[in-house]
Amino acid sequence: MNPDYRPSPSLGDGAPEDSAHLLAEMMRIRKFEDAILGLFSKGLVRGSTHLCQGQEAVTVGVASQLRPGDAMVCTYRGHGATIAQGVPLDACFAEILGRSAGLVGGRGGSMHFTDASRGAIGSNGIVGAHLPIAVGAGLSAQYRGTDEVSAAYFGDGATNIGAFHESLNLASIWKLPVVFVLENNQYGEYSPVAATTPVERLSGRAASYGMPGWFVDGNDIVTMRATAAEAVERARAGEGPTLIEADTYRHSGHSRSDPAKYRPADEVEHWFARDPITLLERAMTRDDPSAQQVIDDVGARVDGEIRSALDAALASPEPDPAERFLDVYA
Ligand SMILES: Cc1ncc(C[n+]2csc(CCOP(=O)(O)OP(=O)(O)O)c2C)c(N)n1
Ligand SMILES: [Mg+2]
Repeated sequence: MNPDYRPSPSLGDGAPEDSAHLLAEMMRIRKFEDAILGLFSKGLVRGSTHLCQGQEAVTVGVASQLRPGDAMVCTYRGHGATIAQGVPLDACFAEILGRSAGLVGGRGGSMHFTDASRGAIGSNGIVGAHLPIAVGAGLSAQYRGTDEVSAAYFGDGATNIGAFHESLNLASIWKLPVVFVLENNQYGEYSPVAATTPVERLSGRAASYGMPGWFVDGNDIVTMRATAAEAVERARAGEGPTLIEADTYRHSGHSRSDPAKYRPADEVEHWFARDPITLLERAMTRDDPSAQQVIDDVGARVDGEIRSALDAALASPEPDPAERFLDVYA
C-alpha cells in the first residue's frame, strides 16, 4: 500500500491569517540556534550539539495542535521540539551553558531538554528509545480516560530500530492516542536514507501496523499544521495512532563535528531554496508586498527575546558541586 501524499492545504493557497505568529514561532527556534552556534565558537558549550535549523515547520506545526496535558518526546535534535512547546528560552540557554537555571539544572545539556510542566517529557540521545515512552504516555492517557495525546518526533534513521516497529505495533493494536512524527531530513548520521533503507517512502511502513501513514511537505507550515491537526484529532477521538512522514532537511551537518561534505551541492541548494521560513515569507509578500514590514518587525522582536534570554542565562551561576548526585538513582 502506498502512503497517502497529503499536499493540501499549502502555502501555495496563500499565507495564513496568523502568518506573523507562525513566523515568530519558527524564527525563535532558528535564532536560538544561531545564538548557540555563537556560544559554541566561543567555547561556552560543553559536548556537542545537534541543530534542527531547516526543520522548524515540522515542530511548530505539530506543537500548534498540542495542548496542556499532552505529552511530547523528541530526539537529541530537540531544541525546536522543546521550544515549540513554549518552554522559556532563558532556561534552554542556561541548560546548554550548564548553568543552574537550566531546564534540568544544567546537568543534561543540549541533548536532554526536558520540561514536564509543558509536556516536554524528554529528549533522548539513543536513537528510537523514546518511542516506547510515547506509547507509555498514550497508554496512560487512555487508561485515565482522558483525551490527551502523545506526540513523538524521530528521524528517518530511527525507522530501522526495533523499538520503532514495536511501538507502532503496540500503539495500533491498543488504539493509543499517539502521533508518530517522522522528521525525514534525508540523512541518518552521515548516510543518505537510500543507503540504509530499502523502501522509498518510510510512511509506507505504517501499513504493516494497520495505521494511516501520511507523507507531507514538512517545510510547508500550512501543510504541516493541517496534517498534524488531523492526526491529533484522530488520536483525541479514540481512533488510534497516525504516522506522519515530514519531508525536510537539516541545514548543517549531523552535529557540530560534521562539516557535511558528503552532501551534493545541488541537493543543498535545492533544499535551502525550500527553507521553511523563506517559504512562509515568500507567501506573505507574494500577495502583499507591505508584509515585508511585518517580517522585519517579527525578526527584530525575536532578536530582542533571544538577547534578553541569553543575558539571563549567562547571569545564572554554575550548579553547586555538592548537588552532583541529586536525581541519580543508582
Ligand atoms: C541506538 C543507537 N544507535 C546509534 C546511535 C548513533 N547515532 C546517533 S544519531 C544517529 C543517526 C540517526 O539518524 P536519524 O534517526 O535520521 O535522525 P537525525 O539525526 O537525522 O535527526 C546515529 C546512528 C545512537 N545514538 N543510538
Ligand atoms: Mg535523519
